[in-house]
Amino acid sequence: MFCFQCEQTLGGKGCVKFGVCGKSPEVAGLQDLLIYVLKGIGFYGQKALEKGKKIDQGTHQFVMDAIFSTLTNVNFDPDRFVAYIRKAAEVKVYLKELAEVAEDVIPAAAAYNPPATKEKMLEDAQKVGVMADEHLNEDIRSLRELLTYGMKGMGAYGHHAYVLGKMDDAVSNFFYKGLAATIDDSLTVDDLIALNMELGRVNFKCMELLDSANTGTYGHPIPTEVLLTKKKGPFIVVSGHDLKDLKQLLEQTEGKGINIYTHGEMLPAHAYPELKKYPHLVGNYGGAWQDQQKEFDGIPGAILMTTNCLQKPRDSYKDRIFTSSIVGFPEVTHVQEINGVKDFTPVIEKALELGGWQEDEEEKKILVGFGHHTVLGVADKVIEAVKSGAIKHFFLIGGCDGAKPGRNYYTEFAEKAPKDTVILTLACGKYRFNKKDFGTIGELPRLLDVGQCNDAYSAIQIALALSKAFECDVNELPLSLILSWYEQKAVCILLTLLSLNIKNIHIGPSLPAFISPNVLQVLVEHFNITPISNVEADMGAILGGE
Ligand code: SF4
Ligand code: SF3
Repeated sequence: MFCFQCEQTLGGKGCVKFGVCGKSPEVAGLQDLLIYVLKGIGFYGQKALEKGKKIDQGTHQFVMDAIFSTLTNVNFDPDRFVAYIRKAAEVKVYLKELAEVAEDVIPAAAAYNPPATKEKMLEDAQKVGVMADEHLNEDIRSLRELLTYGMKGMGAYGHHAYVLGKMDDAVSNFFYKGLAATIDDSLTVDDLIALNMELGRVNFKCMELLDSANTGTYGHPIPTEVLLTKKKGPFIVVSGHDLKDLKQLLEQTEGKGINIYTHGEMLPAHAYPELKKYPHLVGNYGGAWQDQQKEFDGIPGAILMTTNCLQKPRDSYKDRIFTSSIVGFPEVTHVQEINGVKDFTPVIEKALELGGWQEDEEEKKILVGFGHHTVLGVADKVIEAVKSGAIKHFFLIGGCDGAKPGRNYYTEFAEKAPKDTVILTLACGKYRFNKKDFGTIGELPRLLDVGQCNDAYSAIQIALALSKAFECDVNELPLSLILSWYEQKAVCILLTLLSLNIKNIHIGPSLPAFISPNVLQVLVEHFNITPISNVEADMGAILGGE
């Protein structure tokens, strides 16, 4: 196996024997083969689109789901990948017929037909991984992988939008173009840089789509206090990013005496009017994804994983953890979807059987719900505070969390941010500091939780609105982006920020292994991307100029 798609990759170079994330060589091989078949789908899909043909929405949805399934910490179940590969082969036949390609030079990935058995698939997988062509120019490889990982992230956002009924051809069609580009030997480094920027712009559209899907379905998030402590009684912990799964579970547990806790990236759900109206959505449990094995150990309740990040379940809770949607793990019960409805009965029964916590803990709460609607609702106050000097600077400290010690940087940065600065945060990296008291500036809390990584659109909207109010470029605002990355959603968000010409981003805890030195140089030259160093030096450099 060879995989270097996430920040956790072995030695900052690549996982070769077993994934640090727990991905087996078998699953890595099947994911490689699935991506390979998807590239063939891209080739025929793009040809069909060039001829003005329309690809049906079910195919778009399959492509998004399949690419999403290969995102880090989503699915570890070989059988699910075998099923995806088989379906992908069928989809390719459909697109081939639709495209009516007359050319005799067909790329190998498009001409390839996967075998019937898993064993044979694994044999073929040896020939198609990231490093299969050892003579490939490293910058071309780097940019192809950047594009592929960006599409994995966008596949996740596209999936979340389509389950709520929102699709857009500009987004769906890009997957074919992007996938086809990864097997097009005629494309130069410049072509591939341009395509990565295009992906960034398309992903902005995709995140806008997701924002309107979420707020259109569940209302605009409003500032909401969330309980962090345990309550007596049976409970279900819901993790991941899928608000629709949470909604269905809330409906199905109504009146059953079960408390629902959010976990990880589900925390911002408490702020949506159509979700917070359920009194049994009682609070948030635990921290970021990398703490789950410790936090779920022997837990007297059921757990539902709706998306990433899933870690290998310990035996102490393997019988009480469930997966839904794209997530999977061998021997863990998967809740199937039938006609758009998931029957969570097994999860509910497990929660009742386990009985839950025996007593209430002393209450502790935090505040969430500062999406673009809320923050822009008080824009005049914010602008006034900047003009009067009460707010000197904004820091967006956000992104993915992870297990490495270098990530303490983000905690320290938040703690050391001067009292006249406001901290915006999003995604699971916030758990490093979101339970601390940062106080207020006037009526405005200093720490504003914008939401999930899926809500990066909200943060961008806030930045754009501020630049409009101050009649300046975003890069001239007193705003600095201090981002942490881990998986591939962070990749597509970064491409979106760059495509909007947002500069001076500080990124860490380490740089992606798949970015070649030349590609990094381009990013540094054009966008002044800076790897994080130490808090004093970085903060001094940022605030020194003001
Ligand atoms: Fe390694 Fe990350 Fe790939 Fe897992 S997803 S195998 S940790 S690089
Ligand atoms: Fe976290 Fe996995 Fe990325 Fe949605 S839950 S941000 S790492």
